Amino acid sequence: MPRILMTGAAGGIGTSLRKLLPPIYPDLVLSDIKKPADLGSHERFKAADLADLAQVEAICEGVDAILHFGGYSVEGPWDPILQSNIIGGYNLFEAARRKAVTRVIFASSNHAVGFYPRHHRIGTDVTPRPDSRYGVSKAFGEAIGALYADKHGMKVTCIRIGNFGDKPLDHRRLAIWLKPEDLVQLCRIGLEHPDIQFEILYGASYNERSWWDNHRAYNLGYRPTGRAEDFREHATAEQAQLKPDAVAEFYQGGVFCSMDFDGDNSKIIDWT
Ligand code: 15L
Repeated sequence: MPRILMTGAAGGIGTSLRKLLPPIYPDLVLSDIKKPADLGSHERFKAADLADLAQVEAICEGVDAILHFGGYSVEGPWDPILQSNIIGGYNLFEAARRKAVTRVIFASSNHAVGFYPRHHRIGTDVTPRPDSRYGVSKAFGEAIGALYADKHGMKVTCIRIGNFGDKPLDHRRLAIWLKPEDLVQLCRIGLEHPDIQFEILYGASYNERSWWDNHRAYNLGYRPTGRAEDFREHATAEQAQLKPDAVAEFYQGGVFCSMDFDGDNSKIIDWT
């Protein structure tokens, strides 16, 4: 039975996966900078600050694989992103290498490619076009994952997560929604599939409006059960509450693109 370390256990995704993973991976060790408020007596927890290599090494001891959901999860000031996602990302992969962890699943984000227009269907082989400092940190995480896979033989899967939750929240999320159980499927592929060396997969359910080509995930056995269109009415009602935002509505990354935007749309990308 593999021992799995999950970082980010107190975050939104971590809190949900803490309930879904134990039936599949009973030897689960949780970590975050602070203990989750609702930690159960049956759960094993080790605190660590991702920015501190020694602390990260300590939590990797005896671990077979890591689900790395820790770090800063939205756009924000540079310093916390630098500490948690850039330095923290390096520390995670380096600690994993030192402790002979064989597989790492890295929670990347759609914001690594957020400046692709919505009508431009992209695969996982496109050049990163981050839409934020946060998106840059996710592109960095994918790059360092590739380095440790290629140079050290670690089996690395990066999941470019769309929007994780029980239902899609607006029009944009109808294209990028990820049902929790579908994320579990993608984690299982990263943790168990014999052909993994380095992969980037999109973390999206079966969404008819998707702008991502996720055939790599399907080839590896992914069969999502969530269908965004089942929630179309809800998402449309929520969308009606939002203020119009031309830049956000044009690009895949939504408001992460329009935040602080003073660029020139016509120069960003060849949209044809
Ligand atoms: C993300 O990467 C964030 O972690 C999450 O909070 C949402 O903003 C999501 O992307 C999204 O694009 O909806």
